Amino acid sequence: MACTVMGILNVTPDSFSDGGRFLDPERAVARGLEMAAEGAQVIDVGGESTRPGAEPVPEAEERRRVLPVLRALRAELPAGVRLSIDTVKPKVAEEALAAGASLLNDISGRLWPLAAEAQVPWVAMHMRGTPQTMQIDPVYEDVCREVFGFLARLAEEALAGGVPEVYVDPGIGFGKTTAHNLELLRGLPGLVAQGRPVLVGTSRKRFLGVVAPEPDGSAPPPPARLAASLATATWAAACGCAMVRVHDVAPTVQALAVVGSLREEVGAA
Ligand code: HH2
Repeated sequence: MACTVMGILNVTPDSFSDGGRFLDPERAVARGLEMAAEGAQVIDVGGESTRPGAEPVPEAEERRRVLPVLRALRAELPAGVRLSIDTVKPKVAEEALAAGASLLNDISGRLWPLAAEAQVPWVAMHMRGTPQTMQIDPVYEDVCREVFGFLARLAEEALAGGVPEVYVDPGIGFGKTTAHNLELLRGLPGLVAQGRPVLVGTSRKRFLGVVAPEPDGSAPPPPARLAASLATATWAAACGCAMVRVHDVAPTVQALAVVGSLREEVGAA
């Protein structure tokens, strides 16, 4: 199966990479349509940053940010392009699903009953702690065994509870050091082998600036991490992942077309 692209649409003032660029609803809708035209099959709309240390957003404010954008995009997007809601708040999730979202991307790992109720796919992501606490000295004995085991149990629970489809996501950067992120990416074939569709989000994340610094040793700012982001998206696709969550849709679609052709050639499923 080809790896598909989920385009990131952060309707926030403070996201780590594109904060403030799409807080205006008209701009957000235009960006969503642009990503769809570039080949994104899912547009993931979020109204609360989850970067380490981010301040929680009140429910009313999050609803005010995402609901008009979802409604406008649902009216204008081609039917084949899915809208996803990136939230951890049950009420925001419910209203977003009513406003046209048909995938629930929930970094808390808790909202699957709502996906069961609405009969939409759900993303089960691994996170250690909360965005406020997750980067305080995360420790694992065996990060792949612990994260993949957690995801297998969570997916089982959600499927048994009536969720029609569960994507599993190792939660790159959510309570993980650079070494943990790299180990999880190296271990992706093991997660794919569990048989559930795998979603991976590495786009522009901080560890890429550590792994691939500027020649002077400094970390490139998030928008300058495109090549590093493409390397990880390409890696994820080559490992058999089902979806990558990215800011830079057009170059990712181009890179994945090549990986898809190569995988067909070698007879991968
Ligand atoms: N990463 C972010 C947000 N949501 N959802 C899933 N399923 N997987 C991820 O890796 C993931 C996610 C963080 O990235 P971003 O949305 O670009 O930044 P911010 O949280 O600052 O808005």
